[in-house]
Amino acid sequence: MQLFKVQGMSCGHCVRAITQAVQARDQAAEVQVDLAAGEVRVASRLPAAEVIEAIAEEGYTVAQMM
Ligand SMILES: [Cu+2]
Repeated sequence: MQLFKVQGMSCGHCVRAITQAVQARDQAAEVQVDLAAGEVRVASRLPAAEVIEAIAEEGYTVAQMM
């Protein structure tokens, strides 16, 4: 499980965009988005750097938390 701080998420569209961006790189990835906290949890085989890249490509500012 990886935890990321993501800035700029505001609605269901953002949730879908981020989920699909990560799952495009790992179909089996599990993505949980907490809009209120600005956090994204990802369970996947992807290295954190690749998750960050996928989310950043959607236009969000992202950093790994831990
Ligand atoms: Cu949105």
